[in-house]
Amino acid sequence: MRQAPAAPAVSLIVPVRNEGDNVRHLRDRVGVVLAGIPWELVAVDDSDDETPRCLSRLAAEDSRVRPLLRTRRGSLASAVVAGARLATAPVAVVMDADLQHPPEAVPRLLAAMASGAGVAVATRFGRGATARSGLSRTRRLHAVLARAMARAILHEARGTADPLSGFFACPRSLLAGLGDRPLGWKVLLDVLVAAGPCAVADVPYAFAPRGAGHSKLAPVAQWDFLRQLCALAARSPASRRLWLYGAVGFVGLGVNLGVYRLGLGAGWPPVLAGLCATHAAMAGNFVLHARATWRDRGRSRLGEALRFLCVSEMGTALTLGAIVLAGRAWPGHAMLADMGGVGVALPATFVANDRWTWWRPAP
Ligand SMILES: Nc1nc2c(ncn2[C@@H]2O[C@H](COP(=O)(O)OP(=O)(O)O)[C@@H](O)[C@H]2O)c(=O)[nH]1
Ligand SMILES: [Mg+2]
Repeated sequence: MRQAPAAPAVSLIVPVRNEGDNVRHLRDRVGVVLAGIPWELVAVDDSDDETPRCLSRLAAEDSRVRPLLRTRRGSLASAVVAGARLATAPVAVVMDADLQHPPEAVPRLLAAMASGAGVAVATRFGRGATARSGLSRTRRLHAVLARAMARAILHEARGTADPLSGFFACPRSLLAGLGDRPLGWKVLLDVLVAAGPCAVADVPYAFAPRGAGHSKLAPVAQWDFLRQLCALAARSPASRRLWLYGAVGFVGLGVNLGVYRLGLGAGWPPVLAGLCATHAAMAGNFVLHARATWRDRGRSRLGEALRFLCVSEMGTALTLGAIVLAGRAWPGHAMLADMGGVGVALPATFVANDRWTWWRPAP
């Protein structure tokens, strides 16, 4: 009696658009590097050339290749999610069909997952990696800028050297669960936000030149990318916090200036007006931070208020200290000194409020 094939331990999810026989070469190389591990290759196809026929032929020869030929073309990210829903293994590896992602790196991704990573990212940047042969100079510049932007806006993008990689491993259920939201071009960003706080492992590799065919990256993808970053930052508590902190600080500045002017107008001495303005802004900031910035962490209001007061006074002391020091080093540049002081105090107070005022240990 013929034995049933073992259930796959890993599902390779491969989005395909007009890749001709690239998937066949991919299957051949995967067969070699994953010898001994039961795997399946789910190819989600949105092609408008002869690629679906190539895929059907390949699937007829090798039952581990499972094509999903979509009649209505969707986005690249929706292809990945559709593939994850069709796949069956507990771990998914997402990779391109064009051979830019060498299958030889897959065992290292799987090893990282087996040793406890929540997401394992194959990285084109960082120690031991290279993107030189696979990216033109313009594409490399784009990639570096986009990576810097992603890291600036999105907290979760800072956990890996290559948050825009299209080559990564994660639990299949995580990918399959992404489908109910609008997705951007860079599905790894969605995965990192959905995974929440978890260990992210980097696996460096050499990004290869394309096999046959050409890139489908359209200029409109850049705009989609920016929209995706903003939408994810709004959804991610950690990223949202930093932006809200800045926004509340801005409102506080307005309150400070308004009360100061009112005080001076009422004939108060400037020191008294300044003192009232600072504390009115502090009180306003506390209410806004408690209701917005750290809303998810709120517990005892009095304790939070006292700690917030301490941190704010520390911020004021830091600002004044920086003003005095900068005043001595560069006399005559008072505005610059003040800006330097605020530049030091803002990140310091954010960290202190996050780690102390509204600190809550992980459950
Ligand atoms: N299913 C599907 N796959 C796509 C689509 N656009 C691109 N792909 C595939 O996604 C992978 C990455 O696309 P590619 O054009 O190589 O982008 P690049 O590597 O950024 O230049 C390749 O395997 C493409 O065949 C699409 O609209 N639908
Ligand atoms: Mg490519």
